[in-house]
Amino acid sequence: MPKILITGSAGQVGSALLPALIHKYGAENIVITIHKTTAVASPCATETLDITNQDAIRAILQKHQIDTIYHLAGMLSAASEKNPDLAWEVNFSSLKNILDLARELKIKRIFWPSSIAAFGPNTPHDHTPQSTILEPSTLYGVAKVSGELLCNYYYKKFNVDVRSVRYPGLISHAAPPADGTTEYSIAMFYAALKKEPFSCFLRADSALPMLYMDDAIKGTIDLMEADAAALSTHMSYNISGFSFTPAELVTEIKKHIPGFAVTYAPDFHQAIADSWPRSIDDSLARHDWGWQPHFTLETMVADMIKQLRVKLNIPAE
Ligand code: VAH
Repeated sequence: MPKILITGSAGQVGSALLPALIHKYGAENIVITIHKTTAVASPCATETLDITNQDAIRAILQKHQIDTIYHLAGMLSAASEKNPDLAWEVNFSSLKNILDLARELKIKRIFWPSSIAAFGPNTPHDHTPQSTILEPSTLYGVAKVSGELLCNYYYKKFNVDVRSVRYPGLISHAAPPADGTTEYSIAMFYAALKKEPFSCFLRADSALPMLYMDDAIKGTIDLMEADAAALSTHMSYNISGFSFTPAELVTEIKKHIPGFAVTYAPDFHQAIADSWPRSIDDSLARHDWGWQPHFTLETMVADMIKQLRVKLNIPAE
């Protein structure tokens, strides 16, 4: 049985990955780290951690005899643009800390999330290929491309088994929307259910690749369990579920909540979104390790509303 460390366990991916890993491996085999400002009640051993402190990470890895790491601690695109120096430390330097410790302590396997933010304005925007131009125009994207290159180097030079996917916009009911760009989509559901008017910070026609968190978590665990020989890249795999525009999401939400009212007021997020793909070619992930999303825009909206009605205690009328 693996002994797993999850950094950033209270974040958008961590909040959904943790219950899935507990179900699969048992809470006794999982250790979570949280930032000092976070409060969680978990059945897993919990450690407070400054992810930029390599000695503190080493102590946790040795104390719990960790052999598998899901390194999820990080800042999203908008937060990173607001504080690029901190974002570099949290998003890139912490990854190098983890990879150096994986080499030192012979950690068996590491997962690290890249993002479609690794692509930039001169990357083909439609059906973006696995191997293409990686010239992002955000600090967040620069840290993701740098991280991918570092992962590839540590795999080839030191045989560190680090695996990664380029998450598109992730839609989840497990955690409130964080300070990103695609997170407008999550915030829409909260406003619609609370019957509040919503101002979208993107244009109505800004298509972005998205994925429902249930599919993202299954894909992440599938990649970590894949036969190493089947993996043809140690940069990061393109994955995606579907693409939609804010207007298309509103139309789908209004099938469930007809009175939902949205206005559009593009701000600095628009330039970030415009630099990203409109859709993704994830055929290599499908070929190498059987990536296969199941949710569609329609089934995602239905499940998000169903789950959030329970979470927010807002019964159907
Ligand atoms: C963000 N949701 O908007 C994240 C993600 C591809 C977008 O990385 O910052």
